[in-house]
Amino acid sequence: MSTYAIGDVHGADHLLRDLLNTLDARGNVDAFWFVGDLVNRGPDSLGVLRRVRALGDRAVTVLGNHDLSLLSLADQPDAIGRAPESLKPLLRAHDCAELLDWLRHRPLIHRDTQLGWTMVHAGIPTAWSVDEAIDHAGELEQALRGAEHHQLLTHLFGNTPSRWKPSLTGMKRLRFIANALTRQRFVTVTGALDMEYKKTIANAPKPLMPWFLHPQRASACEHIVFGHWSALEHVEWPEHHVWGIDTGAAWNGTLSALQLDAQPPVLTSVPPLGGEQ
Ligand SMILES: [Mn+2]
Repeated sequence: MSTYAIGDVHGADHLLRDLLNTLDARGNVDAFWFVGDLVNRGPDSLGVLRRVRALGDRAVTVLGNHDLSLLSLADQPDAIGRAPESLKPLLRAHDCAELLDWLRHRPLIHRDTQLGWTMVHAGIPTAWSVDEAIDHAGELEQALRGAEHHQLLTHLFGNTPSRWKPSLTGMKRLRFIANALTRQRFVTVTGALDMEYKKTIANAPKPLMPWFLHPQRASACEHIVFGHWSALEHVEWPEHHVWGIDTGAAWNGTLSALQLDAQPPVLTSVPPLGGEQ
């Protein structure tokens, strides 16, 4: 049986349909993992949410920053008026509340110890082992599922604090957890999150480095698949046991799936309609 991790779909439902058909045609698919950012940018976020939710127990989805932003937007007065065009059909749909409720109950990290893989949308902070990341993700998951989730979604966004301290409390603690797991790309030598620079590694201002190249990263021994970073030059970083599989479905790139049970993992990508791979 095979498990595939699928990169950021970002509303590209036609690509998702093609990719799932391609993988299903091979038979023996045990599970589809989604690295998050199912929605926004592409033309059919509504179609993507319906399609992934309909996979039921065959799919495991972690939340991305765009998924959290959508949940926050949907909570605001005049959400449809404020929404980008691509999200309006979703917000007007008869099953919108159900779909967003489903989304809000997704985890922020997923680990399968038997398979030997962990999935997260953006990354894991330098100081955290995967076990610690799972514990801290649980704090935010609990808050998102709790009665106070409206208030949480109003205050969750912002670039600070950039440094983890176990003594952080309240909204600062939850905001760090959200930023670390769903938004980070680069970190400083001390492991602080840099929330500003978003482009290539080659042009990164010193001394920033990708989170997964930090020499003291506590999660360095584990296999990790993530998305979020379509400007990453390549997907495979075998010496660091990480794969970044956002291949830019939202930017006329491809949508990719990584077969996690293969040795080494195998990437399958579907091109945009009429485009070249
Ligand atoms: Mn993202």
